[in-house]
This record gives sequence, structure tokens and C-alpha cells, in this order.
Amino acid sequence: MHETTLFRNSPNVLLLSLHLPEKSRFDIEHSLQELQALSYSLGAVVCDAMVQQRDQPHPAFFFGKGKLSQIKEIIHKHSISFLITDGQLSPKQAQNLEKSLHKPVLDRTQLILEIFGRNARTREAKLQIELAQSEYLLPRLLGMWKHLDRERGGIGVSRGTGEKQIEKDRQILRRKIAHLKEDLQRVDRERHNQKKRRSSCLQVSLVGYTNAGKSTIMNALTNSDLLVENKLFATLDSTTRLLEDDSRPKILLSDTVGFIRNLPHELVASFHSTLETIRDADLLLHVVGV
Ligand SMILES: Nc1nc2c(ncn2[C@@H]2O[C@H](COP(=O)(O)OP(=O)(O)OP(=O)(O)O)[C@@H](O)[C@H]2O)c(=O)[nH]1
Ligand SMILES: [Mg+2]
Repeated sequence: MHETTLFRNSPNVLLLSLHLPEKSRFDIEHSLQELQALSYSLGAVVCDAMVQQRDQPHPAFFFGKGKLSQIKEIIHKHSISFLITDGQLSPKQAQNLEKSLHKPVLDRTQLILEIFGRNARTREAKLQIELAQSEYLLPRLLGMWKHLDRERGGIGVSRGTGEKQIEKDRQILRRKIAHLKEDLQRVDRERHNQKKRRSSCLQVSLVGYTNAGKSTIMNALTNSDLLVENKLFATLDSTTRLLEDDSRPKILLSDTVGFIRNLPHELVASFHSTLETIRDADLLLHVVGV
């Protein structure tokens, strides 16, 4: 995905949010705080945040046209490198915003996919994030190639090159998605075998918001050395360890991937085998940071 290079050299970013009637002020502010924490996790510097109240997103630009000129002023004032919207943008809205503001625009889903992509270490996590990224990209290929047809059409070259290329790219991506799903099914089968072996044990899962301290507790209770970091989504895999040798039944403790609001549905679907650890647990221990 193209945004990887965007986060080099601590870029200045502007956060944007729409306040729709069904959301409370608290929801909007809390969600913006999360977006800020997600941005910091990637090394960005959040210079400002703007919220616009609307009855519904503008179909073409997400924000109203009046707001766009205010956004341009802030881009200039803070030398903003790119913008991040809290809501999910349609491919069309993202394209129009970028064209109007002359800056790259990412949405919350892309930010979370980027963090997951960077933090994936095991084969399973890498496969899962690659699947989520590919599923996200598939409906967005159209926008990426449309400009090619427009530009070439404008200078008299035959139209349709872009459309043919989109179809080719879509086929490649669909094949990749099918292969990733097959690979993940194999991982699933291994997990099911493990599950049978563990069925006589009491299974306890540490669950909770990302960065709440789950891995810290896991390390303390099982004398482990799992990665602990003051960043969102440091843990993407479930790790299971025996709690005490001599307890009966034996107790297995699992560290798991954390929660956040509005987790992209592509991620929830592709991380289903990791999330199974939580579903199969006999007891959930909810870790809450204070
Ligand atoms: N002050 C304080 N900090 C803590 C405590 N527990 C953990 N931390 C810190 O909080 C940060 C996150 O801790 P982790 O254990 O990595 O949290 P996590 O829930 O596993 O986070 P993810 O895997 O990223 O979802 C780290 O910087 C920890 O040092 C605590 O009880 N008090
Ligand atoms: Mg963790």
C-alpha cells in the first residue's frame, strides 16, 4: 500500500471528523482521541483536528465545500503532509478530496491496516493482514486507474487502457486473495488440532482495549517475555502459556489482539482464526487501563 512511505520523517498531519446527528459529542471526541493515538503509533505529528457537523456525508467530498477552504488554510499554516479522516471514505470521496486539497488523504481503516501491517511478525499474522489489505484494495482499484483513461483520452489516445488494466489487476488480486485464504485454512486446521489437545485444560483469555496492559500481565503471570510497548496493536497474535505446572485442571492463559472502536470489517474477517482463541476461552479476563 502506498502509505508506508508517507509516515517517514515524522510528518505533520491534520485529523478530520464528521459529526453526524446519530453520534454524541463524546463519541466524536473519543473517536478522535483514538485516531490521534493511532497516528502517533505510526510516528506522525498531529498538528490539529477539525470537526464538521452535517446531516450526512457529502456524497462527492465527504466534507462540505465551505469546510474544504478552511482545511486548505490549515494545511498551509501547519505545513501538513497529509490528512486523516475518522470515517471511512468511499473510493470516490478519497479521490475527490485528494484532488481538491492537493494532499494525500487516508482514512481510519487505512491507518489501522498500516499499523497491523507493520506489527505482523508471525506467518499467521502476516497472512491475515495481507488478506485484509487485499480485500480493502479490491474495490478501490477502479479509482487508481480511472485517471489514466482520462489523461490519455484528453490527448487523443484511445480510451479504455485503464479499464483493461483494472480488470487485469482485479484478476491478479482475486487470485492472491484465494491463495491467502487457502494458506489461512491450513493454519486453521493446525489450530483445530491444538484445540483438541487443549480441551482438558481450563482456557483463560486476556482481552481488552489495545495498549491496556494485557501482555504486561501475561508476562508477569507466566514468566514470559512477550513484546510490551506503549503503542497500539503491539500484539497481533494469540500466545498461549501454561499458568502453573501443578494446578488441576491445568490452566492455559492466552494473550490476544486488542480492541478498538470501528475495527475495519476486513480485519475482523481475516483475523478470525486469531480471534477464535477468545471465542473458545472458558473465561475472559478483561484488562482495563486506568
Ligand atoms: N502505568 C502503568 N503502565 C502500564 C501498566 N501495565 C502496562 N503498562 C504500560 O502500558 C503499555 C502497554 O502495555 P502492553 O502490555 O504492551 O499492553 P497490551 O494490552 O498488550 O497492548 P497491545 O498488545 O498493543 O494491544 C506499556 O508501555 C506498558 O509498560 C500498569 O499497570 N501501569
Ligand atoms: Mg500486547
